[in-house]
Amino acid sequence: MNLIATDQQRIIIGLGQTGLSCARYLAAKGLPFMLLDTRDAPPNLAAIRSEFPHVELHCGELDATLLCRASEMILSPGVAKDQPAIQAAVAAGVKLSGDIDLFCQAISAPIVAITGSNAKSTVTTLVGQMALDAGIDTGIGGNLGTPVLDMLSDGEQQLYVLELSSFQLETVNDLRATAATVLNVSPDHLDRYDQSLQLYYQAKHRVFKGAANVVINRDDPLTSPLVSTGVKISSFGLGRPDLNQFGLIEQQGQTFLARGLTPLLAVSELKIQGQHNLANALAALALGEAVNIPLESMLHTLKQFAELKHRCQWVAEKNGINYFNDSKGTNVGATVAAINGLSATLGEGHKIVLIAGGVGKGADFRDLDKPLKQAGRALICIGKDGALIDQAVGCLSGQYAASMTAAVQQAAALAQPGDIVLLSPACASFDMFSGFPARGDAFIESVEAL
Ligand code: UMA
Ligand code: ADP
Repeated sequence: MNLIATDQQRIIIGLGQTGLSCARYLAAKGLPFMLLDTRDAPPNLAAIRSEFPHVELHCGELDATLLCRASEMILSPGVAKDQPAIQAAVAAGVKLSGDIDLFCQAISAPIVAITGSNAKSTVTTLVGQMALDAGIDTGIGGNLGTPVLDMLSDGEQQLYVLELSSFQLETVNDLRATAATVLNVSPDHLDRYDQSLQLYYQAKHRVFKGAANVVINRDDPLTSPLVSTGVKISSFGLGRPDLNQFGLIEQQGQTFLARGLTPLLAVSELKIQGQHNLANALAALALGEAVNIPLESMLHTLKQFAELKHRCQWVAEKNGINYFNDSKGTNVGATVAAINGLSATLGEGHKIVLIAGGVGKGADFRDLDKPLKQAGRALICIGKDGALIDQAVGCLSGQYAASMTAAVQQAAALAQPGDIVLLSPACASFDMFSGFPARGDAFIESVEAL
């Protein structure tokens, strides 16, 4: 085995959106690279071959000898770094990085870096919108959908707001965000982290590497960085805030978003609903403040901002039953937040019929029992791991449905006027759908067809 890495060769691992963006970026800079994908026939292979005809391309099982020919491995988020061939190359001195590092090296504009188990997309979109509304040229991307390097094709912006997944953060060496946050931590992706919440947590906390300002969630101690010397810390939470913190205060029978003792905006003026979204609004204010977005402008944006599609999205009312699409509820923490958030809006005696299931990613579903005991009318189980949810939820006996249409029909038959039917699967969707948007769209179509 040749363990001596050549000096300048980079190897891009993964031919998905991220790998492609890295290849285009390096090619535009005239830098040499190889391409590799662990699948025998990755999607878009023909298109990639024709775009990069002279680039060495390998498909199939990872080979340490091949990896050791590179000086740097640029790893896609879908590929776990703990595989033996990658670890052997690291041990042999090959640098491990990812698209986020390449991006950070390329820009000098400030970055707002947002991670967390839930609410990343909502808070990233909201902070991005606040910046745009304040007249700041802003790039908004990352795990949200646009690979970060693709944002450079229009030239450097004044600010970047990045949604970062734990997968992307695994390879981050030097982020140096102007403002960084872990919004919340609850178990997710434990199949990737060997069932270890600690490993998942450690990946998330890489978002703080070199950060100038850190925003923590006072209601979730796992969001505080362990080492914070020299870093400016601000915070959000649903309790009463101290000076310079963001939180909620009660005044004259109304609840206000507040900074210290100063009420900023009545909660009744927001379009987004539910306690979890108040936390999201406060997080966005704290992050926006850290990159100097004017407060008045941020409050204006907050009043206009509506829930993103597939996140506790109201779909329709049929026969007095309200239908909500929370297809993006892909882990237990998200589904608990959706049940609690929506049950607070129910009238006396009304309940939630939950549709859940899919690819469980090794999760423990027992935390669904408590909110369902309080607010659940019925549980409809779908997908590969629907039965695991049924077994974990003792308070309700789950019914099984083979398709989304059947699930919605069964839910409609079990719900009573005044109830809510909620699709919040606590699982990924890939057993039945191409992704959470297709799953949410199937739910919407099935509701419309009732
Ligand atoms: N794959 C292989 N072998 C490879 C490369 C990929 O089997 O060599 C598989 C992966 O296991 C995965 C799929 O191919 O199932 C896609 O992996 P990828 O790394 O090529 O993914 P990209 O197309 O580059 O998309 C990634 C993010 N996907 C993942 O992290 C799995 C996208 O987040 C993100 O929008 C995009 O980069 C741009 O930054 C999606 C996602 O599901 C929405 N993220 C997870 C989540 O939000 O829970 C983390
Ligand atoms: P992410 O990008 O982290 O998946 P999203 O903003 O897309 O986050 O929201 C995903 C789901 O997480 C929502 O559909 C909702 O069920 C739940 N959620 C939203 N905000 C919060 C929060 N502050 N705490 C817990 N769960 C939340």
